[in-house]
Amino acid sequence: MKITLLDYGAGNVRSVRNAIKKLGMSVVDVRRPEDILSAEKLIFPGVGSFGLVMDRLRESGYIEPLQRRIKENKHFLGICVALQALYEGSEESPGVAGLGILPGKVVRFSGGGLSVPQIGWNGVRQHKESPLFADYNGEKLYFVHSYHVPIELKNDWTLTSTDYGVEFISAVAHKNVTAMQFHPEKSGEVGLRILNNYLTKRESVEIRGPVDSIDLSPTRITKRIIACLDVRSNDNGDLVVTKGDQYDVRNGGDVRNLGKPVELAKRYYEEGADEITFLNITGFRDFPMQDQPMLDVLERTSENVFVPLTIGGGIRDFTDSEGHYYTSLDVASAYFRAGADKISIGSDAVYVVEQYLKTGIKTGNSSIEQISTVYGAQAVVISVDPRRVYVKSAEDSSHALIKTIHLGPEGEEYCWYQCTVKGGREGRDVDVVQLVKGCEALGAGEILLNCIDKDGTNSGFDFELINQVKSAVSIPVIASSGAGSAQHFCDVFSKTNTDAALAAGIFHRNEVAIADVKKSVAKIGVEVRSSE
Ligand code: 1PR
Repeated sequence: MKITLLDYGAGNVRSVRNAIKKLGMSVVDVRRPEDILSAEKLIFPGVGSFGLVMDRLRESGYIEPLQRRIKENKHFLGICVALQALYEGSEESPGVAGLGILPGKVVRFSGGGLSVPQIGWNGVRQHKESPLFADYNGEKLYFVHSYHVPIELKNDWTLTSTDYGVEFISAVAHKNVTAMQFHPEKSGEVGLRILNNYLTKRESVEIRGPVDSIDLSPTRITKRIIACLDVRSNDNGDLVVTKGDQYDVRNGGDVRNLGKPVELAKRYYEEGADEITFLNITGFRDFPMQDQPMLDVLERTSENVFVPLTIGGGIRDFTDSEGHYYTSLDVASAYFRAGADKISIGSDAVYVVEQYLKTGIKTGNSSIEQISTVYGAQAVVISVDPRRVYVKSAEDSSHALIKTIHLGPEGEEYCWYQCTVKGGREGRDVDVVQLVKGCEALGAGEILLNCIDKDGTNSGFDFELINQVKSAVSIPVIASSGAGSAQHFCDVFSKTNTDAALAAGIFHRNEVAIADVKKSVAKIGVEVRSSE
């Protein structure tokens, strides 16, 4: 059977394509407005801002056929912003009309110490039955969004709701029409089952009426456990997963080789990693558009990995030896097309913030602004590579100091975290608080917080750094560097308010299994997604 995909070219829908292929179906694209009406089963994965989605639909002449298709009750599955597009409008893009199938407006999450966007695995509360949820058993699903449909808009279309500071509508369904805020294509095996139910049920997908009793217990977002693969070419030119010791990846002169990127990523998916991150660690000097193996790694990984994939390394403007100029947006787009769900910016974010601190002007031209405008804030992660700088007294630096319990080599009680570029090779006059605040202001959606002092030491995460950054921003923070045991994850979740924790070495060397980390963390009452 052929599934028709409404891909209006605004972002990464490769994950949806891969999921459909994995389920044994082929995909055809909507090419003309008529295709929307003639498709047997249509999937509309919403990517980008509400305004961008509606503009693209309008430019392509898709609005009227979509409204008709839904009113005529033809099979329709909307994902993420496609759910929001069913309403009349959104706070995200004032003045832009939605499809207006459902009454009311989409609003932004705010307040109450919430990290916004909501990024991670949350539950759903079923308000009625649906064949799409026929074999659903309360598992967590992957959400990534800053705007939501308020529960006050509840009506007989409301299929599920979810809690994130407030209760919001996380799926709607009416006869053959279903739309969901979460991403089934990124929700592991359970998401694939939901998608498969939509794809395979040939008969009318009738909603079978209210569930006997609605489960009123709150749904809770999980803390995420992320596996990170630092990738580079070794001296023989093979692309390998490597691992540094305070960013030094050579051992006895050779680049450490801890495995093959595609195979290792697949293993982590199967072992229950909530996300997988690739860092192309020599990206600052090897331009990714010429370093095709990394794109190939992403393409092959995304065929079998159905949790979010982040890729970093080399995202910046670049002119190649033939004088061809690429913008950072071109580089990011190549990564998204190859299967990335999020990109991460390292060195360039520091240069961008240096400029922003000097002028206070948002030019709209920086890598962060350009990529976030097109793909949404939630797709832009900033990878920070800070190093501790000790000072004797609080007056000795204008940077954001902390009084540390880990005294410096000469007994110093104060330190600040200096941002570095080029994989820690060069320190800049920017502290971590300036960096993360600047990036958030420019439109970044998440912080991947490494720590050079802790990287590869197996001595635990740097809580002082994590707490300093968490209190500076409201976007989610991923704590990274130093994990040496399952207990270290328990510590980072109990001593900081981090949204996720990432590790590399212990997973690569099979010292601790992801499932064991999750068991330990669950034991102390922290919500995690159970390993499938
Ligand atoms: O500057 O945009 O080209 O991006 C380059 C990216 O490569 C940055 O995200 C930077 O963090 C990363 N990178 C560059 N050099 C290294 C290196 O190790 N020599 N890796 C490097 C950063 C840190 C984490 C690591 C954690 C957990 N590695 O990715 O996985 O510290 O490790 P652990 O659990 O073993 O302690 P650009």
